[in-house]
Amino acid sequence: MHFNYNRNSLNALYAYNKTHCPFCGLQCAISLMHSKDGFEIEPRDFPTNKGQICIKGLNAGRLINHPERLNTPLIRPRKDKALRKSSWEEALRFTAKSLSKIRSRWGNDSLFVYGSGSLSNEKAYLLGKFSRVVLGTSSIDYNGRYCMSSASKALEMALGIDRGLPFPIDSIAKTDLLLLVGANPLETMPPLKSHLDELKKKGKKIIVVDPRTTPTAQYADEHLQIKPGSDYILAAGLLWLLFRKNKIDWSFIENYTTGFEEVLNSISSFWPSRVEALTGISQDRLHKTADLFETHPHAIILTGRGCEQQAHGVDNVLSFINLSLALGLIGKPNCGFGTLTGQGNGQGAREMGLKSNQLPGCRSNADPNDRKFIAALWQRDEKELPRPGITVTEALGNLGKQDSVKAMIVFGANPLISSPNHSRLKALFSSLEFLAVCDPFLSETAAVADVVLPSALWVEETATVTNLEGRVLLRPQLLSPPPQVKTDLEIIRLLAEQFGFTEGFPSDPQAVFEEIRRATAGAFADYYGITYQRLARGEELFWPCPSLESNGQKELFLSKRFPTETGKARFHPIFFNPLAEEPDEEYPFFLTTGRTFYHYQTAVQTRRIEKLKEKEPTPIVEISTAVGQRLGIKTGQYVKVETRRGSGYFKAKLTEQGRIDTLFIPFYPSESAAANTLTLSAYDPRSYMPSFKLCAARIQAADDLQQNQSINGKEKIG
Ligand SMILES: Nc1nc2c(c(=O)[nH]1)N[C@H]1C(S)=C(S)[C@@H](COP(=O)(O)OP(=O)(O)OC[C@H]3O[C@@H](n4cnc5c(=O)[nH]c(N)nc54)[C@H](O)[C@@H]3O)O[C@H]1N2
Ligand SMILES: Nc1nc2c(c(=O)[nH]1)N[C@H]1C(S)=C(S)[C@@H](COP(=O)(O)OP(=O)(O)OC[C@H]3O[C@@H](n4cnc5c(=O)[nH]c(N)nc54)[C@H](O)[C@@H]3O)O[C@H]1N2
Ligand code: SF4
Ligand SMILES: [Mo]
Repeated sequence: MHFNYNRNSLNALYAYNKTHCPFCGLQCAISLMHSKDGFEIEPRDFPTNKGQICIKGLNAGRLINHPERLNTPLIRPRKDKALRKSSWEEALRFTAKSLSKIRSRWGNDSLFVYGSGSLSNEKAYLLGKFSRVVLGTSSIDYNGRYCMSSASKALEMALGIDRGLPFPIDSIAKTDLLLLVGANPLETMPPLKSHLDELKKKGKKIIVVDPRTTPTAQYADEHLQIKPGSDYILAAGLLWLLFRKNKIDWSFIENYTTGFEEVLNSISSFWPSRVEALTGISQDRLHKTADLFETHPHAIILTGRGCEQQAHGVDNVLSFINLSLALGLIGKPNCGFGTLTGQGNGQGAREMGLKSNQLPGCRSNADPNDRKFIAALWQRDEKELPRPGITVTEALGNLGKQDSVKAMIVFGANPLISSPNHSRLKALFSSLEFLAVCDPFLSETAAVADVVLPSALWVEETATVTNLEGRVLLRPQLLSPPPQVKTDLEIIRLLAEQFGFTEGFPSDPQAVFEEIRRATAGAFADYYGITYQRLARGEELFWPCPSLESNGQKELFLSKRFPTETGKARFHPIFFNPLAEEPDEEYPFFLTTGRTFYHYQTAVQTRRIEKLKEKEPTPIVEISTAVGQRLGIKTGQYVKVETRRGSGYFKAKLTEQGRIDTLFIPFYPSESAAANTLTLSAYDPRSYMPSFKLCAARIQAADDLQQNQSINGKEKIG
């Protein structure tokens, strides 16, 4: 199916102008319209966005003819030279030669491939296949490591399957009580508010657990202003109380779960006064919250990055899953546990083989049958298929060491800015012998690369993505890419050809999807029953979808059978853990990081959209008014924020109801500062998730903006 139109062909565009937003996991439905100023976007009605749109999606059309779009490959033939324009042939040849040289000196696993939840299913699949078949490397991961990995791990451990929401999004409006833990959807998924509005209109309750008084916390009925890093204790404390009140679902626990005894033992010391001391939530509020669960037996618990991006993020999620299981919420209609997947294809990309331990369909790289199945499909010897390798956290954490990765290929991420402990990383990044970045724009990571390959935008290629509900969507090509720009699939195909692989790497998205269907048939994330034709007809399709007659599973656990060895869900004991870094006399504040309304991720794209940049030109540091007054800091004034890793100057934003011990900074950079200069390298040993949401910091009013060293690595293109 091709919708290959001239970039300025108005009529054709009007005929086929329906797609979805390029950004977050909500995948709001949109129409692309031609206007005298370029392209406009209008929202369409769709189950996730209900005709709404956020300001980022509304302005995404500004990217299409943006003057800063990369329109030719760039290469840096020598490390001491600037990037310069090159032909595709030269850039591809240089890439293949450099990778081959490094591989023969250091071995296959020295080549690290880094993918992204911004990549479509087709791209994620083909990139995973390219890494394993062409490069033969086990070193592959994706930016979801920094995003969803704690939730993924906990879901696999407890429920046997990693689907963010096991129910469709409209279940949210049908429940009685919604507990949002460390999520701020009013800023991060604004159209989700229409679902919350419905819930509120019916008189149902919303509780938000967040150290900050976010717009979502203000909107909620109850706000538990938790001490950062203590979510697992709160969940354990609530379970302790509900157990004492005998309000747990014994029949569900006995019939459908294992391990509850161990949980009871592990949480026996989480009595209310201790939980109050550890979480900052008063005993009164704890009782009140437990009462709400008692009086509202239909409840949904959703986690976001706030509790997941911690050095004990897996425990945080497991502890809330324990609570959900003990209350018998999982498997009951309009009830349950879920996590809000953040990126546009955060769900799909993690199923297509971008994790080093997973093959397409969430098949295991260590399982002999899965290995045989995929090796046969890829026409390889099973022995040649790489085994599980390292995560991005380890790959970047080990840079500079003897056995570290030596080359990196990045598709759809900006790791120099999105990884923790930036100053350390920046110093070590130059130890990479070769770095290639494929991106529509010159991100900070691209700016320090040896090769930059310009890739197409979402409206310039056909693709499928899987949204936060596990719903698969078709985003048709509406425009042709600019002349010297190629799609990621074309780039992967051309790179494969450089290594002599002339077959097995089609650049036609539908051909890749057909292979995905076969690769995932019979697996957990089964896409076999999904076709481009069905999606183009507007059929509602969710994975797993094992046959052409099936519409897939909108609800995963209604049968109360779980894809674990015993068929039962698994409780996990929860123990007290010290924090990754405690505030102390020298660094007395908790620093947490995350997102604001106007910018997406490291804002490579949204910083280039004038309307968004005007609204929020530079990252702020949120400080409680009480602290601001004490330190003589006013809103709008620059403040020096410092941790043991580094410092930066951010504009102060004082908030009335902030916790006095907590600061917040969004993680997109300015010319002079970035949140990840401050964050620390500690990570969860089970998920390899860095502690993005917690470290210790101090602040000081700055009279003038003293320029910190440039973090951007910006340089002129020769
Ligand atoms: N505007 C905008 N929207 C986006 C994105 C974006 O960059 N910008 N990115 C998308 C992506 S990839 C993602 S992953 C999602 C993320 O969406 P969210 O998870 O909603 O966003 P965050 O701001 O990362 O974190 C949510 C909240 O966690 C709180 N928090 C910090 N520490 C703790 C803690 O210890 N416990 C608890 N309970 N809460 C804590 C923060 O105060 C913050 O308000 O957003 C998606 N949507
Ligand atoms: N301190 C701190 N750090 C964080 C977080 C935090 O809350 N605090 N959040 C973490 C989270 S949740 C996430 S998801 C990560 C995100 O971290 P990254 O993925 O590293 O950052 P992005 O800004 O999303 O980078 C995406 C890049 O891909 C490009 N791109 C977009 N679509 C495509 C495509 O289809 N093909 C290609 N080739 N390129 C494309 C964009 O132009 C952009 O340059 O950051 C993590 N880092
Ligand atoms: S909420 Fe997410 S998907 Fe919807 S318009 Fe905004 S960024 Fe795009
Ligand atoms: Mo994310």
